[in-house]
Formats: sequence, structure tokens, C-alpha cells
Amino acid sequence: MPSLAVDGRVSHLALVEWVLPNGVRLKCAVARSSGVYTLVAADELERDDSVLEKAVNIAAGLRSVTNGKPLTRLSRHEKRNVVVFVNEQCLDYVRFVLFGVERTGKSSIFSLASRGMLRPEYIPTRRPVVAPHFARFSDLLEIDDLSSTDQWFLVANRVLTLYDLPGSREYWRLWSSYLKRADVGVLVLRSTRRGIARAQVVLKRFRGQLPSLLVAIANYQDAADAVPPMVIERILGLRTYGMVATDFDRVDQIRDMLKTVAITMFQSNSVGGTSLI
Ligand SMILES: Nc1nc2c(ncn2[C@@H]2O[C@H](COP(=O)(O)OP(=O)(O)OP(=O)(O)O)[C@@H](O)[C@H]2O)c(=O)[nH]1
Ligand SMILES: [Mg+2]
Repeated sequence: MPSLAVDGRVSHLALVEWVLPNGVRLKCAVARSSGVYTLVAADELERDDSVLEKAVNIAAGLRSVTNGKPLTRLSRHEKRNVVVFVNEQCLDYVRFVLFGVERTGKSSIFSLASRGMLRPEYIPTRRPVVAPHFARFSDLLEIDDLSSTDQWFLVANRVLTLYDLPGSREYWRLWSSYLKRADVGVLVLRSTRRGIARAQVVLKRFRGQLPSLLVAIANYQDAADAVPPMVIERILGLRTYGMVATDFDRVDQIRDMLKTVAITMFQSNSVGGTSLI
């Protein structure tokens, strides 16, 4: 395949597809800059331009990260910088934002999903929190086979990030900036008539600022007067999942729900994730 000048210094030389002995199909882009070749492998669903762009960006930036030194001569610290740089260029993220009025169980859901733990007591959230911490996934590039790595935040080779916002009205002005950048908005509500009414107020107030993919979690399904998720789904007009965020046995359920929604999103965008090999 002929090389194509991208910015005068970097050229992407090839985009090839190959099949591993285990039958997995990969798509690889090779880019060259200052005599250094960069190969980025992605799964077959990823768009060609996305794989090429990653290879070109890494090739273009690598020299400044390594100060022109060969990779074999880098110190531990410099190698770390390379890993961080490549991660940033390669990883695709799916950003979930939990929002909803106070005391609906957002932080309890956040804790269950991200730490696999219950929150011992109610502490009102005062600033947005995100999981996983960067350090948790910055080593992913060193894993040979990501598909065999079972982490709650990995789905189809993408990193799922979960944001927990403070629910009290005084913090609502903060929400817009998070909701605007969200891939998936998760409206958390109590499954009572009053909880539904309060969720409707939120939906109305933030209309026009919500991400196109929006789901609801009907929490407090253990309440005596809990309205079933299917009924809430019809009232709100949103795909709704039932939850009891104080039930430790729901860890897998909440994690599966996040992954299912993320996969639905990829399918509707028909974009695959980058394979970090
Ligand atoms: N019974 C029951 N209690 C729950 C459930 N989910 C959360 N709680 C309790 O509800 C209270 C509020 O939970 P949080 O997760 O802190 O609520 P929040 O939405 O993060 O609240 P803010 O940070 O103020 O916005 C805590 O005492 C939780 O233990 C549930 O499904 N059932
Ligand atoms: Mg909270």
C-alpha cells in the first residue's frame, strides 16, 4: 500500500487485517516517523480511520516523549511516560454519569459498581467523583490478552468510566458540564410515586443538555410501595433497570447492566474498540 503524507513527518504505511491462530481477527495500522515504526492493532470492528489516526498520533508524539532515545535505553520513569502517552492515545472511553436528586442512591450504586462494596452510611456527595482511578487502567497496555482480563471497567476493550454527581439542588449547576460530555446519562431515582415525580422534574429541567443515550435506575426496589421498573419505564419513557443499592448481592447485576448499556452504544455507533497488544 502506498505511504500517505499526513503532516510531512509522519506517514501511515499500511492498514492490514490479519487473523491470529486463535481465530481472532485484527486490523493493524502502521505509521512511521523519524525512522520509528508504530503498529496499532485493533479489533476488526474499529473504523479504519480511527485505527490509522491512533497510529499516526503515536508516531508523531513518540519522539518527544522519548527525547529521541531508543526504547531499549529508556529509564524506568521514561518507559512509564511512554506507557501513559500510548494509553492516552489508544484507549477509548465510555463515560457514564450518574445523576438524580439527593438520597436516591447514586453513591451507593457507584460504590457497588466500582468497589464491589456497600456504603456504610449516608454521606452527602459534595463534589463529582470518578472511577476507576487512572492508575487502575494505566497498565493495560502491558497485558497481552485484554479479553481474558475481567475488570468491571473493561468492556469490549474500552474503559468504562463512572461519574457520581452530588444530587442536592445547590449542585445542579455543576451537572451540565458533566452531562454534556457523557456518553450515557444514568438517571437514578427512588421507585416511589414521589421519586418518579422528582425524576420528571430533573428530566424537564435538563432537557436539551442530556446525552442521547439515557437510561434510568429505579433504585429502592425494596421499599414497601416500590413501583416496578417496567411501570417507571413507561412513565419516564426511558429504559429502566430495577436496583437495591444496599444489597451486596447486586454487585454483578449493576456491573452487567453498565456493560450491557455500553455494548448497546457501540452497536448503535457500529464502532469497535482498540485491542491493546
Ligand atoms: N433501603 C434502601 N436504601 C438505600 C438504597 N440505595 C441507597 N440507600 C440508602 O439511601 C441513602 C442515600 O444513599 P446515597 O447513595 O448516599 O445517595 P446519593 O444519591 O448519592 O445522595 P447525594 O450524594 O446526596 O446526592 C443511604 O443511607 C443509603 O444507604 C436502596 O436501594 N434501598
Ligand atoms: Mg452521593
